[in-house]
Amino acid sequence: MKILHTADWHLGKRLDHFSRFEEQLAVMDEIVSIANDQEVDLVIIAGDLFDNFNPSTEAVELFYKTLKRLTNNGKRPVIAISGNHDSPNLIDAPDPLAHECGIILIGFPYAKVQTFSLEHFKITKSAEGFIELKINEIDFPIRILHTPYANEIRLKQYLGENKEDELNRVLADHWHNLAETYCDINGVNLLTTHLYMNKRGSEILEEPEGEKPIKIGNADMIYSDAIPTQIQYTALGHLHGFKNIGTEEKPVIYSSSPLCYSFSEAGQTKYVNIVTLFPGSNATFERIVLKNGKALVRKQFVGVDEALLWLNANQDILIELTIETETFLKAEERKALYQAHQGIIHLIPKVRLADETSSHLHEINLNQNISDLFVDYFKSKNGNQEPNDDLKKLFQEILNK
Ligand SMILES: [Mn+2]
Repeated sequence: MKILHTADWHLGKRLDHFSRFEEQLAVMDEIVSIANDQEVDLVIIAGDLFDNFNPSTEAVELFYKTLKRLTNNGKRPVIAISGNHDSPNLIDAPDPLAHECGIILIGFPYAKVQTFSLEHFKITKSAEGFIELKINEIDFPIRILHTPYANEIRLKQYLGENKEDELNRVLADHWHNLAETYCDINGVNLLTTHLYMNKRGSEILEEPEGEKPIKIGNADMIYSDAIPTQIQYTALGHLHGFKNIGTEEKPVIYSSSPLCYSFSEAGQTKYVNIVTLFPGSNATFERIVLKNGKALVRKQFVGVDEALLWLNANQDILIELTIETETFLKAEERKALYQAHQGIIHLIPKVRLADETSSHLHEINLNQNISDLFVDYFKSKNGNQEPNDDLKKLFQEILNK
């Protein structure tokens, strides 16, 4: 059987002031096409479906429409779990209606999905954190351990003083019990979860920008040795770059987000992962590149002219632009830059420091008038750069008030 694994859609997410919705529309379409071309039997979306707890109506509409298209008219089960960015209640809410279309939405860890039966597949077993699926065209059962983002609050379970150790223990026990009860070599066995998971003893994996709160007190690092041996493939969400933290034989994979969502992801290629599974043998996978997102680029130039030349030649990207200059950027220079390119997200002026040593030796002449003192102060703070006339005028205005 074939599975399409994707995660971290973050529908509704913006890059500062810049809307990513057009790109999200295009990349959702791309994922649907890949699912169809690859003839996958099941789709798993491993959390951070939306970017926040109150997504816009356009983001919600895109989400439901995409899930429905992914089901291929009810023939293909689609499973989506919530991540730390999602409201578990919001994800759960339409679940009974979603079942009619072949969509399974899971908001909380320990959720027990209602069993149901459609023309092309059915849920044959369900327990807290577990379902078994039977798809007509596949002659073995598919077991899925499902754990949406889990912390003390979402587990509704006090984790005591040593939260990280306890969370690791709780999840390892939970998964172990499920695997012992339901998973054998007569079916395929999967885990999907949205956690900050890593291999014990390996180097720290950087979380995406804006994910820092998940790490408070380091309570949420889960180690991959908690995954039961029966599990053939683990579909992770949370980190935005593609990464296998398991082995070739037992992949434990972050499929990556479909778009570069912050400049810390500049230059990353984005993928969905296509996994092939049979009972009792190793999973194999092939990642497929997603092409519908704009590239994020960090670029530095000396002087405005050089920057303008490059911007004109590189239009279809989003850029964090640093300009190194002798003087401050003038209003007309800023205007020229923004007019040359629609995708400037950040413009960082960097004034080259003039002769630094001389300013250290500079003595302040306190007998000057206040305007000259301001000029002296400004120069001492800005690499000997004179304030321009606008700034001097503004200072006078303040004085006069
Ligand atoms: Mn996340």
